[in-house]
Amino acid sequence: MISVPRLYPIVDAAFFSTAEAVAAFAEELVAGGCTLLQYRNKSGNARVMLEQAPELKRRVGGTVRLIMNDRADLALVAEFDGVHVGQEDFSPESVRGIIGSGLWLGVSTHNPEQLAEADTSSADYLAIGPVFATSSKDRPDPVVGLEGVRRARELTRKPLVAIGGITRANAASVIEAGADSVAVISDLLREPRKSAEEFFRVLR
Ligand code: 3NM
Repeated sequence: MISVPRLYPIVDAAFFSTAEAVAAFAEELVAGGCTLLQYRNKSGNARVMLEQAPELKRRVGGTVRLIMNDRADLALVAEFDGVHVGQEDFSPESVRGIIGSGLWLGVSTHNPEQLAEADTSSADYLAIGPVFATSSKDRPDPVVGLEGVRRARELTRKPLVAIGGITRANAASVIEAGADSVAVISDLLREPRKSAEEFFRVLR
């Protein structure tokens, strides 16, 4: 069983204009104590992803585990440490077939049925969300609330990552509800290092 850190930042390319800016942001997160990062680029522009992902690998790959959103192919090319898939991406087993047993595989779920099904897969960790309202995702699923996190906790023994609208102000309640980790986009954007440090402080 893998061990997931309390804070799981998502570096979303939508908020950055260059590979340099993506990597500089990731370096600040590392300075703030982060050891696991996801790179997310929903534009699907493979050329951009193939600039940004290797730059991330070069700059922070020695100290953090890097997870690629959606794209098993690009995870392998950029030598990332894992892949995270949603409900509309390739199935967990097809991704596992591509990446092999050594890389981490995460699966997003949005309700108890999806979570229970993902629990039977070879995923290393499961995500549940959105816990709270979020503006970082197009067409988010219905909010599951802290009750959704509690329910998810009852349905799996895999590491559980909560996502969606999580901030320094509400993160402790999410962990108390049973999550092992919180995945965050917006509340890290402004001052990544300071914000990460504060997350770790409230999640200790
Ligand atoms: N996935 P923020 S919610 C990428 O419900 C993502 O699976 C979600 O961003 C899910 O921390 C979400 O800014 C957005 O709310 C998270």
